[in-house]
Amino acid sequence: MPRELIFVQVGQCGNQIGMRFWDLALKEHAKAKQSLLYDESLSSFFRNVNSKNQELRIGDPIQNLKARALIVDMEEGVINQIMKSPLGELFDEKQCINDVSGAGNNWAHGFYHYGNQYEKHIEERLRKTVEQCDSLQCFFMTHSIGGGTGSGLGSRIVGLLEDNYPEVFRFTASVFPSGDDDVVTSPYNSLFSLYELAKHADCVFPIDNQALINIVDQIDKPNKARLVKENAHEGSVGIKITQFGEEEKRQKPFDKMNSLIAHLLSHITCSMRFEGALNVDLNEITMNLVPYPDLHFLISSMAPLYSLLDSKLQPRRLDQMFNDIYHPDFQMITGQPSLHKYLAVGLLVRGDVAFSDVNRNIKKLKDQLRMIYWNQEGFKYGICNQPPIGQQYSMLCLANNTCIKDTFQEMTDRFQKLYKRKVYVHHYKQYMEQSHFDETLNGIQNLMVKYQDLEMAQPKKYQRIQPIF
Ligand SMILES: Nc1nc2c(ncn2[C@@H]2O[C@H](COP(=O)(O)OP(=O)(O)OP(=O)(O)O)[C@@H](O)[C@H]2O)c(=O)[nH]1
Ligand SMILES: [Mg+2]
Repeated sequence: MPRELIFVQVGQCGNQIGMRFWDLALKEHAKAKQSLLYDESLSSFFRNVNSKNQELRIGDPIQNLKARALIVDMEEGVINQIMKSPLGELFDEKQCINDVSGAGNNWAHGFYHYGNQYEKHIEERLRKTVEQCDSLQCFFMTHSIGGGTGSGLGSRIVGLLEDNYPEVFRFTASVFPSGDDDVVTSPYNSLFSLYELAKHADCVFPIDNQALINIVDQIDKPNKARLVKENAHEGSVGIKITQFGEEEKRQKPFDKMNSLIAHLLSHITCSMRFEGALNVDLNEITMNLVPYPDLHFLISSMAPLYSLLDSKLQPRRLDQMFNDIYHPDFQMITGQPSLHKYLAVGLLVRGDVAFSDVNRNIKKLKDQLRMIYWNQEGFKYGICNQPPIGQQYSMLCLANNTCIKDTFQEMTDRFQKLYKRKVYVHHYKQYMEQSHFDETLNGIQNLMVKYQDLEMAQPKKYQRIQPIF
């Protein structure tokens, strides 16, 4: 029996990403089956509200399918838009929770004010959605951590999920703000949210808007960024990252950025939706890639990546993809894993790929990656038969790497820059004690120390023996 997954999309960003994902998932299923037939594989993500086994052909209205999802936003605009869109038929009113004015880019407003006000309501809606599942495996939240609703209410919901359904996995795709983010309070919001995610999520896939902007920019600005990695010759590194002009900075290409995130979600969840020679189940991801409970931030990279947005680019060969996937230009988060330590690595391949090819490439990789000494064999790989639309095969790397502490450090620095001057603090004090600022800083610093300790960890025989006197 297939296991189910419930999406929880919170706030503007979370809902935009969620809708991209549903669109892609429907297209993938329609292509895989030649028609959109309600079958077991679809039941992981959708329930059929009419009679069983009713066939829906491509292009047919999809009113028979309802997504297993909860749609939350404290502004009304986004949800209204969703319900009016063609994909609105995937949801009914009972799956939506909204208010009118939003959390005003204030984490505390979302977490405390709306959290307290809507807690019971959210729990009740969750219960109904859970009751429609036979064997629920995972909640998957999409949200940004830079605003007020997705960040504040979103992280509150992760805690609620833990309280109410401790045995069901809590995964999040969490969008981190870029350095030039237009939300001035995003340094506070993102650190508060990060701290909650560290405490209550099972697995977080951080997605850095800056990394996505860099990817889109290399495609959209071919004259400025002359080198597009996927057209570059093999082994070429050192791609120049184009700087946006001031005008361009303000207009983020969210559509394309969200499309990349939708592909990531599709890849993470493909083993639930399609057959595979060696499918990796979601519980295997946490089991293999999370060696300590709070060190559950997985850096994701995908190949192909650029040709997902630009079909004119040459397809990559399989062996090339194994190189690409370990290059920072293919990551959803900026950072340099190769300069740090891998605690564990997951490699999920989609398409008709032979074991021998995967094994050969992993063998090569093992010599190149700096794995922590107690997990030298920490490679988990899986193969799902169904490639993404328009590709022969693709791969996703999920890495638990100590370089994530650098991202946390940057976030902490941004937070401190505001907090040193106590700017905007009074807005938060309307809803919470000021001590929450210090507690959060402390918590994130402890998390960074844990990663740092692992980065420095050596097997006993290499440790310096401390003199007794
Ligand atoms: N990738 C991506 N980022 C987005 C999108 N929309 C907003 N963001 C980013 O998300 C952060 C703002 O969060 P929103 O999701 O707009 O805020 P919200 O959760 O609706 O919260 P409030 O509006 O403050 O109640 C900023 O860092 C934005 O750059 C989107 O569609 N895609
Ligand atoms: Mg909003």
